[in-house]
Amino acid sequence: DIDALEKEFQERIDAEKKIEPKDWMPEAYRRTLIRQISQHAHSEVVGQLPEGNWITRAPSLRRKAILLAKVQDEAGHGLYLYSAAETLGSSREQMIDDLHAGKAKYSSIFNYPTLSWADVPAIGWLVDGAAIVNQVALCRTSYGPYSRAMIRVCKEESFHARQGFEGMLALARGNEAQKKMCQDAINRYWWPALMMFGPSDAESPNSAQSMKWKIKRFSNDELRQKFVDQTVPQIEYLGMEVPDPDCKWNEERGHYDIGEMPWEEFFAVIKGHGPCNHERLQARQKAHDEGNWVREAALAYQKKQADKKQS
Ligand code: FAQ
Repeated sequence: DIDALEKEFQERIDAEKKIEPKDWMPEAYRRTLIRQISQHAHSEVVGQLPEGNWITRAPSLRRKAILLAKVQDEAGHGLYLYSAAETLGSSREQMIDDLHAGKAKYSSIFNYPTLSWADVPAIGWLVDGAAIVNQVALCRTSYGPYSRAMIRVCKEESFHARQGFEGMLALARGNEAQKKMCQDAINRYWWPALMMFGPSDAESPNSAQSMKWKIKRFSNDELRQKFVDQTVPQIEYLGMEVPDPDCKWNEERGHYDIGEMPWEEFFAVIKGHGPCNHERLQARQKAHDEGNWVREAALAYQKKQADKKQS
């Protein structure tokens, strides 16, 4: 019966055994994973857009080659994650339709514009940096295909974060205008990067169950704190300022304190009212429509091969 199955399932989780696609799992576990992994996949795919905007305007051949490779990596992560979600019985078409219909979420961070070149290294350093903190924890998530995907994705994200920091360092050591661009990008991306970790633990409806199932290994606030603690010294190393007057080292806690998070902005962005939500979805829909002939050609080719085999 279902109670015995659920008990056995939880025992496997508690014993740190991975759950694999053909194993029995509670429907709610399957649904939670499809939600989280597809949201993650959509984020990788939509996440190409803000940086992709700068490929044609990169300041040197070297920067352009790095940026092209980085953006392509994100596309690869998206495909990898859609495959992981498909092992749970969700179809790729359905997931993509839900994204285009505005039913599926993707990370809030990709709804902000990239206004200057400095935003490109700032994203590599701050956004990929935050993604790594979250994804290193997910390498130990209880669902096998997701955890294995995260191991590979983290290796590539580390390269992204390093190239981002190196790009910021070049600006921070540059002329006055470059320093200003660098600080301005930090000012605009600091809070949105902290929002990537999700609502505070008290406001996070999915956390308790996801922690019990070991889908999540650390809470939203724990990971946010980890990111703040590792990033503030990097901002200081750049000779830049943390755009939060309340950000101070707390000797007693052994962590940095931060000011009040802009939660109103966060909830507005995830409800679709961020600065670029509309533009991002339109760009995705357009790319999907323009790629229709590729899908049709692939299907026609598949049919031709099958017909050949039969005759
Ligand atoms: N944005 O109850 P919780 C990348 C939603 S990295 C939008 O706390 P949960 C790399 C949440 O889904 C970015 N929505 O939820 C890259 C839930 O939705 P529901 C992608 C958010 O799942 C870099 C509701 O709010 N990384 O792409 C956000 O337990 C550069 C309530 O929240 C991942 O997706 C948000 N920031 O914890 C690519 C990591 N936060 O139930 C290109 C995997 C929360 O109402 C360029 N995901 N929501 O439908 C996770 O670890 C978790 O899903 C959390 C949220 C921690 C994001």
